[in-house]
Amino acid sequence: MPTNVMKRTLLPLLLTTLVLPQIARAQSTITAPSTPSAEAEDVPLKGEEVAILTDAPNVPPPITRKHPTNVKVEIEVTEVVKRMADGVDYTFWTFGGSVPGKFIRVRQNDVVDFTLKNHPTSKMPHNIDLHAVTGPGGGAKATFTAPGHQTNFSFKALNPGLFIYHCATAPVGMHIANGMYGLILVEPKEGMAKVDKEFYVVQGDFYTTGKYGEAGLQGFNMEKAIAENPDYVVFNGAVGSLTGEKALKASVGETVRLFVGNGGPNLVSSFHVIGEIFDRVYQEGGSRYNENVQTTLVPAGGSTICEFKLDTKGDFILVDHSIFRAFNKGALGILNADGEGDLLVFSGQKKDEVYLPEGGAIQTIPSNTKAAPPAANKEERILAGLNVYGRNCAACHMPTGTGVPGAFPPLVKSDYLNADVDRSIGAVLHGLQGEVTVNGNKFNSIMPTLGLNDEDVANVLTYVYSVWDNSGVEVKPEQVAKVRAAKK
Ligand code: HEC
Ligand SMILES: [Cu+2]
Repeated sequence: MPTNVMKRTLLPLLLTTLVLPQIARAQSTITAPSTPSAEAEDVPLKGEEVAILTDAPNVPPPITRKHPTNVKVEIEVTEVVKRMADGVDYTFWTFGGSVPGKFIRVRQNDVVDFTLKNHPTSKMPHNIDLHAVTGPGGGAKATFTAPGHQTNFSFKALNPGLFIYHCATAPVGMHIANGMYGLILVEPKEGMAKVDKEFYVVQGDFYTTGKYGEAGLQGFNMEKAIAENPDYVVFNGAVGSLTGEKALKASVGETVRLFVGNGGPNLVSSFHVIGEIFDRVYQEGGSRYNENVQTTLVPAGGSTICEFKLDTKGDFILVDHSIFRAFNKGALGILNADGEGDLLVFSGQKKDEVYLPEGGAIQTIPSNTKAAPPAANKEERILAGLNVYGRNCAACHMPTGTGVPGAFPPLVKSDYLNADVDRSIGAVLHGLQGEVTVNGNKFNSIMPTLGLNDEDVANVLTYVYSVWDNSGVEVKPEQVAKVRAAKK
């Protein structure tokens, strides 16, 4: 055979049989399989175990099993008052008592038997949408759970990765804004590289009735949430959850892996550790990694895995590099590395700023929200009220005022609404909780304080009274001001 013919026939053959698989294999040692699927071959499912669940910043131990199994996961939803910042409390809705919710760690191809319990003292129904689930709603519909109930479903963890889970009960934004999110890690069947320390960090944005630092029990502010203008942006559910005594701790020479999530509900995080460079980032919590990264984006409802070795001692500061959030809204944590090392010329001044109780954090920024021009007559009031209704009430009471049976009372032909105008004004001004009976049906839930001004309250109520077979009264801002003054 002439050499040129041989080249033409054998060379491609050689390439495909010998060289290409080599390349492919070499690549697969660098990157995990790119498209894992249900077909991903694995040993058969065997046995049964109960998942170890942890609260942040702790992570359950790595999975050493070499086979998939049936894993039982049980999470209890509770609505609890906890610290948001010094002197500031908030009613968090939680998966397991804290924000973020319990960390769940399973292996690819595990079959997860999931039970969601909603504590009898809860005011709201809740459910869970796990982004690790392949199936409608990520389990949301299957787990819709009234207070004092528990529901169960199962799913197979087909895709490896780090996934957010969150509540998806209407109004979804409000449930997430109150802290209903956490992370589930599905380890690839090959397992993960060993590291010395693993931590669990989730960012979230919070919208309170008062501004940043305003003392007392703060309510949820729907208007600020819709405007995506949070008072707090924090790691692990509170200002200072990762500073001082609660700073993350590791030693020089150790490798660290951060499982980072972003519950949102609104903001995207520019996650950064001041003084460190991530050796590896599994961007968006997927199977591939990038190397030598300074700042990585963590989408709302997404995650990332950051790995790095500690080469020197000192405080390394976790921030959302949208930097006002770090220094003025709380998105700041500390990883302290002890031991010997080249002492970095590290921003001591920055650290001082962090520890100063008033370190520029409590500021009064003049509000520039212009009040809408007052309505001149009832027609204008109704029109303006329709707008306020759409932005503030429709999520719960529904655009047509029908409400949601068992959760949100109707405003259509509501005997409760029509019986007492001042009482209705009070409900919109201060929120409402405890048992109420509307058109013969009992509700025992919570309407949050919405932070509306007198004009908006007058307009929205005039609108509600004028439609849906209600009494048709006009509510004037002066009447709202009187109820506000009387604290009714
Ligand atoms: C986050 C959900 C939510 C939002 C937003 C909300 N409400 Fe409510 N509302 C409720 C719940 C829940 C109750 C019943 C509270 C209870 O059980 O004590 C209620 C009760 C009421 C009542 C008394 C009962 C009735 O049906 O007549 C009125 C009036 C009312 N809301 C008006 C409004 C108006 C007007 C707005 C907008 C400005 C609004 N609500 C926004 C959840 C909400
Ligand atoms: Cu919920």
